[in-house]
Amino acid sequence: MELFCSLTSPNARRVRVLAHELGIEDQLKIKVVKPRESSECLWTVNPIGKVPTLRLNDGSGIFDSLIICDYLIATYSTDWGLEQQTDLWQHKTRLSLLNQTSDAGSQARKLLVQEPPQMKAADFQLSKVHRSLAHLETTWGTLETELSLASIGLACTFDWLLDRFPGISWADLYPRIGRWFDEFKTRESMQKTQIHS
Ligand SMILES: N[C@@H](CCC(=O)N[C@@H](CS)C(=O)NCC(=O)O)C(=O)O
Repeated sequence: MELFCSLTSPNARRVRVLAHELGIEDQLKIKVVKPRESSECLWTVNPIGKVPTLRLNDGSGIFDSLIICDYLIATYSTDWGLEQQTDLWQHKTRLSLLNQTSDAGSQARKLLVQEPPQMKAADFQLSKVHRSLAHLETTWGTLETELSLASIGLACTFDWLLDRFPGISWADLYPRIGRWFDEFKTRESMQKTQIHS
């Protein structure tokens, strides 16, 4: 299997972290691509041209990151990460929320690097990120004890926010997530997939 990805993308990192947690990282060949540059090898597997995209050994493609994670779990360790999920729909909604949180963060960054920076629109996107983290901080009862796609998703998103928005004191604003992340980031899966330069 080959994973087309950008090493800094939080969506791609969640797949790489999961592969480590499942113990299948050796089976995942990493191919770094720049999705915004011409990339025929990516487009033939994923016509939309986004990363992460997984190319299976038979040449077919699987995307987006949540579907890739579902595929890896279904193939290598059915029911992994579901032990603590008493409400499957809340769990799936949390996964989607985390995906959309990094999308909003990404949008904010793109707006901020425009000439002139689109401050109002960027603030609007960042307000989504803040509301999402505040929601997770107060409603995620099993955060500290859970190892799941959702906790991997939060760790990858939070680390990306720390890296990309260093001027915001994320851990002070969301102290429970900050404390949890300090512990979670020491996992081998997180260490081996570091995004910081
Ligand atoms: N929801 C998708 C998001 C994928 C995504 O937006 N990837 C970005 C990089 S982080 C990308 O490929 N952008 C290139 C483009 O939009 O053409 C997922 O979770 O995989």
